[in-house]
Amino acid sequence: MGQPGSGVDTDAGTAPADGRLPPGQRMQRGEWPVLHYGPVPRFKPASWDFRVTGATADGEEAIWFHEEFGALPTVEVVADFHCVTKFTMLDASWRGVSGRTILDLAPPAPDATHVTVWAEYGYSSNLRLEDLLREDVVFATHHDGAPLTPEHGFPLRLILPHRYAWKGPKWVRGIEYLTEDRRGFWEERGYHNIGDPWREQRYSYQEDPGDGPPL
Ligand SMILES: Nc1nc2c(c(=O)[nH]1)N[C@H]1C(S)=C(S)[C@@H](COP(=O)(O)O)O[C@H]1N2
Ligand SMILES: [Mo]
Repeated sequence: MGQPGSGVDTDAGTAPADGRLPPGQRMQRGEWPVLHYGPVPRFKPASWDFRVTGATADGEEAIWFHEEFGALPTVEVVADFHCVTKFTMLDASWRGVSGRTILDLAPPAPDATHVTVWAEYGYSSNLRLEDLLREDVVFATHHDGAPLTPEHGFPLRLILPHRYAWKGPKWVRGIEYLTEDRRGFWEERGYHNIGDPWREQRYSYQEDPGDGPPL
């Protein structure tokens, strides 16, 4: 496989889906890699919940326990997956609860502009509220028809196809509505606050004024 910087593009000639590979990315072949910081959390069904906190419309937290979350309406999306370490996986299929459903059921206050997505062990990523409203954004429980495996985020991960994959936490436990943007785990450690793969927004030094809170 052509590694970035090797000067040899061994993927050339295999006609990857035209126009679907963001700049600087290469196609992932074979196994779906596992990539994360820290250990894989153990799922504890009795204490698992999904919480919506922060600037909610009614000022209250919303909580779904595991069974309740599993009863929410689901959608299926087929979407591409772009890791900032340069691999792209095309046409992954996901099933789960759409971002819109969460926002409908537990709406934000009118002055909420951003969201922190929280995961186990304090991993987080920050998004604009409208990021969650896109049709292909899903809190996924299943990949290619099977439940997520523990290392890929079981029981829940956020799939956000229009952003680099670090913006979509595995082992999600909730969202927090924010009235001003606040950097998440990687966004305060040198990664771009927006993280749009099509604009190759990898690192925070590439940010333009207004892309994110001061570092
Ligand atoms: N909780 C958590 N979620 C995470 C990460 C992490 O370190 N912790 N890494 C992100 C990164 S950088 C990528 S590329 C994807 C990798 O998902 P995968 O291991 O299922 O391929 O998970 C994202 N979600
Ligand atoms: Mo990544």
